[in-house]
Amino acid sequence: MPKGAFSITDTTLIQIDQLQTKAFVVVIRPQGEEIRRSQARLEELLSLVQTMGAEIVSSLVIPLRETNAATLIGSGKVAELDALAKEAGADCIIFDRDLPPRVQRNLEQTMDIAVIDRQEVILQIFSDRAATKEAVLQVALARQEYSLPRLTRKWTHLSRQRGGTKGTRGEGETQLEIDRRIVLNKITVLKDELKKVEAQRAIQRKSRSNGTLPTAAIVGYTNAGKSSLLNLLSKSDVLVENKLFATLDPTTRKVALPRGGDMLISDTVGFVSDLPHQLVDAFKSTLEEARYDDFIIHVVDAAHPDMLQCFETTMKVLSSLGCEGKPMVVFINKMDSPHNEFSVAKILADHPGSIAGSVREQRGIAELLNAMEIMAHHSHPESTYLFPHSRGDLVALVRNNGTIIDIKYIDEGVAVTARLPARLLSKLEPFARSEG
Ligand SMILES: Nc1nc2c(ncn2[C@@H]2O[C@H](COP(=O)(O)OP(=O)(O)O)[C@@H](O)[C@H]2O)c(=O)[nH]1
Ligand SMILES: [Mg+2]
Repeated sequence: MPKGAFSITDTTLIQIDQLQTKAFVVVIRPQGEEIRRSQARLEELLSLVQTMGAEIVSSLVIPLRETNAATLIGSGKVAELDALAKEAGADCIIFDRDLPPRVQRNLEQTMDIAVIDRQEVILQIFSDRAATKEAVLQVALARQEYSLPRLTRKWTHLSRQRGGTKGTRGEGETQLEIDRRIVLNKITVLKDELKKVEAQRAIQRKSRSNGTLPTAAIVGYTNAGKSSLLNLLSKSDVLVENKLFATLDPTTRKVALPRGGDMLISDTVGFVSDLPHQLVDAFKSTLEEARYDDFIIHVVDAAHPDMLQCFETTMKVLSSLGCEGKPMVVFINKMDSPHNEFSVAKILADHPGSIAGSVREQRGIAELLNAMEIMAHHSHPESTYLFPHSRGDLVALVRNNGTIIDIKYIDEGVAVTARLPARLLSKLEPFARSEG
């Protein structure tokens, strides 16, 4: 699987082999919780596990009257779960909540299978998707902090690293103490590096385009339908795309606009409910790329019980990332099964230009594409220039930064009609011709 441009090897967590992991997914349903809410959590987790790249072999909702301090679900249910997971051929069990290190260890030892909690899934997704140096460091730091109280887990890869490490064993120091020291050192190093990067603020983007086409980012909660929407818009399956655009960010697709011309759309890491606070910075860094896009497509899940809250959270985080004022089109998805029509009406009223539709039923897609085209044309307006024959450099500039619609070599010079990023317009203004 493609990794972020900067990868930091990490030996203290399970390397979730994304193509081979067979996951058994478990959702705990506390007494009194509405089944609809447990269902929403299950769907969110399934979406996260899929994003992580694991295969889901089965899933289970476990009703729980009270939590057990040692194993969360109690020994009877552990035995049942163990049998079900083995029958399904799973090689790991994924829980929908954060497990205390001791509980995780107990479960792994009892069932002899890797037990992964929600936080670890999110960490894995973030680390696959981190594209800036800052994001990579932040995720690596969060991973080390996660692993620190879990060094005695059965399924860590620490043992591989043993012996070859810098830390030589001090007098009376146990292996666990050595491991702790190694992780603590890494944490210190990562924090130092982060400080440096933050000071420079040199954001190095993974190249997502050659800069000539308009770009947009799809943002929104996990399970809102972002990836489905991108697939529909680009009308192509993932494998074909990955081959065609091997040089692009693997989550970026080319989308054809209704009246001709293309643009690039990137899928972002989805928001997740109850994001562990240790991961907030890492999440924001992975989302920061959206700042460099021409506009944002905000996908909202109309079937979600807390749609409005999700919407507001997304808006707040985007503005804290400096995306305030960036053009945005809101797409309210899953209108084939909306949870609350009033919430939908509220967003439509508060945010003119929002589109209610359904990826599944292909509703609202033409409208969305039209809105996207208007935004793309706004950021890359069409203009006509007449360059003197001596200014081949300017023709090259247009060629390298925009899309040429028409070019004619006439007596007076070179007449070029092109779509160019707005930033170049003032430079070329002296050569602009009013009519095409
Ligand atoms: N009912 C309904 N389900 C949808 C629609 N669009 C996507 N889904 C489903 O929602 C789930 C999450 O979709 P996905 O694209 O993976 O969401 P992402 O996490 O935002 O990328 C999948 O099971 C989709 O089949 C829709 O318009 N209506
Ligand atoms: Mg997705």
